[in-house]
Amino acid sequence: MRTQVAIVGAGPAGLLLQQLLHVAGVESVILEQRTRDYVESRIRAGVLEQGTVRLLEQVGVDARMRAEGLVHDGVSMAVDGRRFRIDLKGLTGGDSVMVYGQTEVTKDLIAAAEARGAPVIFAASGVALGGVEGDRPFVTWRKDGREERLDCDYIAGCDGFHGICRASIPPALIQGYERVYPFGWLGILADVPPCHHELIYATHERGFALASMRSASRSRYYIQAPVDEDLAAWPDARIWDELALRLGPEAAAGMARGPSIEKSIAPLRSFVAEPMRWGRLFLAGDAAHIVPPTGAKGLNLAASDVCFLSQALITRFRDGSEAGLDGYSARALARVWKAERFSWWFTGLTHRFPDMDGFSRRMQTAELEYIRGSRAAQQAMAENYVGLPLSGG
Ligand code: RFL
Ligand code: PHB
Repeated sequence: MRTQVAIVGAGPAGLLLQQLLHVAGVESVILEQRTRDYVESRIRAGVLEQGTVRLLEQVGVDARMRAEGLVHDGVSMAVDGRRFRIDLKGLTGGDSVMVYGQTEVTKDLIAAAEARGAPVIFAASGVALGGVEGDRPFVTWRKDGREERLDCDYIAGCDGFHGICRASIPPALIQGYERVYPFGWLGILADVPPCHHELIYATHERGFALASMRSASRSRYYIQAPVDEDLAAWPDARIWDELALRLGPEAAAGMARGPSIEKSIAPLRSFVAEPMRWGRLFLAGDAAHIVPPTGAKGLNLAASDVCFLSQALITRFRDGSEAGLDGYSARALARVWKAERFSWWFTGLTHRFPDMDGFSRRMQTAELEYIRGSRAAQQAMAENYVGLPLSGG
């Protein structure tokens, strides 16, 4: 089998890259280790930046998002139960975010690939890369007991943080920068109406909490919890009680409780690998970097990476120029580091750290109070939250 671009991983990065290439007439094949059912049922992020919305529009995969997604013009902060609002739209001159689950984005992109006949090979095991440093790279895998091989011009490593693409790069040629946080997020999904019409990011003596949603009848909540916490210690009733405390009385009054339909703990990590290229392999999305979910940036960075990568690949196939590919890593990393900074800052501002002393706690409170009272501080926050521009890196 032969194609122009072999894409490893059918997460948002791989699926969106395939559609961006497809509309420009560049062929690709996606190899995914999981089944389609598994990929379509993973519960992850929920907030799309304007740039991500526009990319989905550009590839014509926006109909359901436009119909079912919720446009949010603001977010709230709750500090020890006292709330204030960040007017995203007013502070950014008209930008907002779209609340639409990553699960739905993934389903829409897979349906589009199917409709266009763009190949996605699910349940491909033992994916391995070859010839990356030469000009004839290839990918091999096993499926249904058979060994398969795909020859290509370039490989896109879109296989997430635990994938094999970054791990295939000789250690001397790549450098990782990392912060691991000493806590995680315990998340629940429940078919109850949200407690408020916009998201609430709460910081409290007892730790961080977030009230989010997937629709007018489905809520997504998170609380900061020890990363090795036993989920059995958190029956639904305890989670609702803890959310009510951390989100504050106003939110608690509007909070409908119901049985969780999903419950899990995710670790928090900041990580960036440099460069995002090795020979004919280009990394995109979580394969190259991870952010703590506080800034809602993970999925959006995957989208901006593949926007830059698709432009570089399309130019290469149209006029033979490799300049875009040579500049890809630097261009993507310039935006990645800014989102890393925002996600790290917002995490530090809103979480309780085990080694926090009275001084650090008061610095947090002072900064939160400064944001509450300062339009300039709110504007800086809003500008980052809605997403920095894709143009210019
Ligand atoms: P993904 O979505 O991880 O997709 C990678 C795909 O590659 C496949 N894969 C392989 N395929 C073939 N061979 C191999 N050897 C392979 N190894 C892996 C995987 O099965 C998968 O289908 O990466 P991508 O496309 O870069 O997208 C990034 C986003 O998914 C990610 O940034 C966000 O979801 C991060 N994230 C969250 N972000 C938020 O903004 N808000 C959240 O609430 C939020 N929750 C989460 C998250 C990430 C999580 N992870 C990675 C464990 C919750 C979790 C649990
Ligand atoms: C979510 O709805 O899953 C979500 C929203 C905002 C975040 C993180 C997760 O910052």
